[in-house]
Amino acid sequence: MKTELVQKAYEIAKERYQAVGVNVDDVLAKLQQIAISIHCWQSDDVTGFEKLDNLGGGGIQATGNYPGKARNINELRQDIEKVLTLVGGKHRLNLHAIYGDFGDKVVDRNEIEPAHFQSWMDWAKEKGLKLDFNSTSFGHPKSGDLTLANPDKAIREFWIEHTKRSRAISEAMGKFQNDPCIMNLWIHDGSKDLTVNRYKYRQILEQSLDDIFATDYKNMKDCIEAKLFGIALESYTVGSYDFYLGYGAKKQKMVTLDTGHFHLSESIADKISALLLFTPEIMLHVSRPIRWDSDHVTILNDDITDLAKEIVRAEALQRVHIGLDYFDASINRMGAYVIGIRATQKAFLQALLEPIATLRNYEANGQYFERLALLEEAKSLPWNAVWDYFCLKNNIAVGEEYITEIQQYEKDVTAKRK
Ligand code: RNT
Ligand code: ZN
Repeated sequence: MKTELVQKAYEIAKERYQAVGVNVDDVLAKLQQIAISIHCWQSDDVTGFEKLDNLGGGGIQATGNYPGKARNINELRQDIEKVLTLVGGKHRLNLHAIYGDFGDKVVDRNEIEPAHFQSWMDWAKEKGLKLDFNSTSFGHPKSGDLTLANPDKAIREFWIEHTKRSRAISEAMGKFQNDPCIMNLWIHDGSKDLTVNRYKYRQILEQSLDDIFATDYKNMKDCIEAKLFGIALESYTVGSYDFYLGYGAKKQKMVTLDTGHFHLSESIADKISALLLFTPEIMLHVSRPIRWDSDHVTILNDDITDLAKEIVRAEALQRVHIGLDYFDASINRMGAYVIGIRATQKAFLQALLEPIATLRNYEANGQYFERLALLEEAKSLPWNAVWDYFCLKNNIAVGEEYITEIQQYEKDVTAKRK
């Protein structure tokens, strides 16, 4: 796109926004600071690099068989590096425990150590990325239907040990990068059919969590992720939203809101202001559910813009951590990353551009027609000119220009992976 055209459109947009009391330059400075935690698992359909059998399952499933998935640590890093050339801003990389640098060694989940992630830390530092982390309790011979909530002591302790080690690794990462590493804990524990022991499994999970969180760390932060149900675990989820919301509020842990983990008509945006009052911070897994927790690529839709607006309106950008979580194996995987990251940034840009002062005045005065009218008009203010300028300033592809870059990368790199 012509630089001149982008600049011209930006100048006009700037004036238009000024008229409704929004300083676009301030907005751009804020957008530049919003880091998105990029989930590593879109690049290889949640496979990881263990030399153990990854059995899949655990309530989640990547669907599709588009060629070119990353087969090893170097390919994954190469892919992420490519993605980073197509998005503006400084971001984070969210690793799962199964993505350790294990070489040819068989390292079971209860044996992982910071050393297995040292090469990630070094690489991330070189690339200017900060790392986040996740314990992995799915896709393992000991996963079954119950991990941390398993009445079988040996299995439960195996997963407690894994999760404790994951926290220690997160602490090492946080220390290394001089910025807290956020560790997400999600387990699939549940039941396909009716269970008559709902209370018992939740009680066990609470005890396991207490044990896991007994050690205080300075350089990592815990978050706990609830879910409505998993595939083949439809009737009961031990770690439901009520469970983790209660646990998080009581123990001051942050709750992870995955936008695919609720009833489809439930507003995730509305949860922000409630959670912020009772839990220290919030972690987001921005995804796109289609009929269920299908983990489709995040796009710019009302769900995401509403969510971004609620965070900005609550002035909570410092307390809400934004991560992505989807895995679509049916389209170009790098393209899927870029679409999702850019869509999330666009949502926050729109939120930051909201003429909030005027809207709040209207509301305070009971001028509800005026409030609704301005909300409607704000939707079609020239935010896209600001977005293009953001891309230009960041020296990355403007608009649809990134399509050809992805096509080229596919031709040169991913299509050759057989
Ligand atoms: C599963 C959860 C969880 C996973 C990742 C791989 O439904 O959303 O966050 O997607 O941990
Ligand atoms: Zn998630």
